Amino acid sequence: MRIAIFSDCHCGYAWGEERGDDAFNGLTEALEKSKGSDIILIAGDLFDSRIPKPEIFARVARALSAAQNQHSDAKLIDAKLKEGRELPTLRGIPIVAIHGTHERRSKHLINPIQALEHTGHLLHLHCETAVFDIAGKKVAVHGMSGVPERYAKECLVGWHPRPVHGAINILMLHQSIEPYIYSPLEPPSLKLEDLPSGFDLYVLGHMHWSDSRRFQGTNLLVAGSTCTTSIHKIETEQPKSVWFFDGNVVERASLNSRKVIWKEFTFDSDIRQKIEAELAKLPVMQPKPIVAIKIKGTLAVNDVPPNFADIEERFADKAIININKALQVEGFADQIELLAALKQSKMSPEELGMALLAENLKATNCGIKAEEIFDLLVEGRTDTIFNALMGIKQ
Ligand SMILES: [Mn+2]
Repeated sequence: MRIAIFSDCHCGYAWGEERGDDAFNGLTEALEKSKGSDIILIAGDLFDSRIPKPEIFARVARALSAAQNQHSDAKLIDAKLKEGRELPTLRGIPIVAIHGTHERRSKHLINPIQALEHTGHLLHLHCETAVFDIAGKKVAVHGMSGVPERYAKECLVGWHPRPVHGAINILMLHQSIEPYIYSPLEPPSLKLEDLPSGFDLYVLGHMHWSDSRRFQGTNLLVAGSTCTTSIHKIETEQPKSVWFFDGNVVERASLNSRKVIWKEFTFDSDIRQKIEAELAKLPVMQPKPIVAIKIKGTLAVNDVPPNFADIEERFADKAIININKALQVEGFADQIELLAALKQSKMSPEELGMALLAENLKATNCGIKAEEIFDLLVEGRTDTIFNALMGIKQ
């Protein structure tokens, strides 16, 4: 048997921008490489947003149709679905997907992965199990879609998935699970040891870097994304991939995604020259690489934060440049205290928004007041606000 697995395609990411096709290219190539597989698993965040534009939805549906026109021996023979759910009729290579953090909507609404079940493209699972027969061999796919991290443990324990006897069992989740943490802002409630035992493969979506290793005598796969979106340094050191599981071992096939070059700088008075010198050294590459530049350091309260828009523009024919200023402003700790204080207070959402905006504006030293922004918003002058925030003189 051959089960193809990939995750986090983020279709719709950077829509309308230079990199707008990258996410779709990743999905298309992953599906292309999945030809000849019996089942395809998608571990969440197929879309970049919970309400994708019809253009984006249609493009994903069309891409998935490539799998529907292929032959597969897999037949959906049994499922443990929520009450009132009917088994969809799947064509070609069956696709089983969970929804991710980017697609999650409230319970009574339909998210885009569920919508793709309605259109007959895939089977969506949330705390549910689907059992397939592949030429006499059984494969059970157990899926828990993405939930807020703080509820993940409670949700998994409440669901209590158990391996199906006599089958190859795959448990698929879209969460941070310690030590795999996507964002420190959303600490996980799950640890690896919380995973129920007895499965042949544990698949984790959500992290955009990948890892494949042995775990509890079986396999753990952190699938990683098929397209570069927000960038973790580790992603720049490994290829984007689609994975294959034969019931025993996991293998990787690399995707031809855009190269990402990571450069770190420390903020000082020569920062512009240093960045420019580094960019000038870049060889010409096709497709253009993404250059992720991270600037660390501390900015004095009265310093104007640096603006590199002109550099990004000047080297635009060589690279897609993404400059991330992780600059600490002196007195930042005060802001965290303010946030805690605001949380305690009983302000209206408008007051709270205004207070936060005012505090954030202070840190950017952009010379525009929160009240002015509100006035400009009322007048619909968003360009003026944007320019002021970006430090673009008018
Ligand atoms: Mn994601």
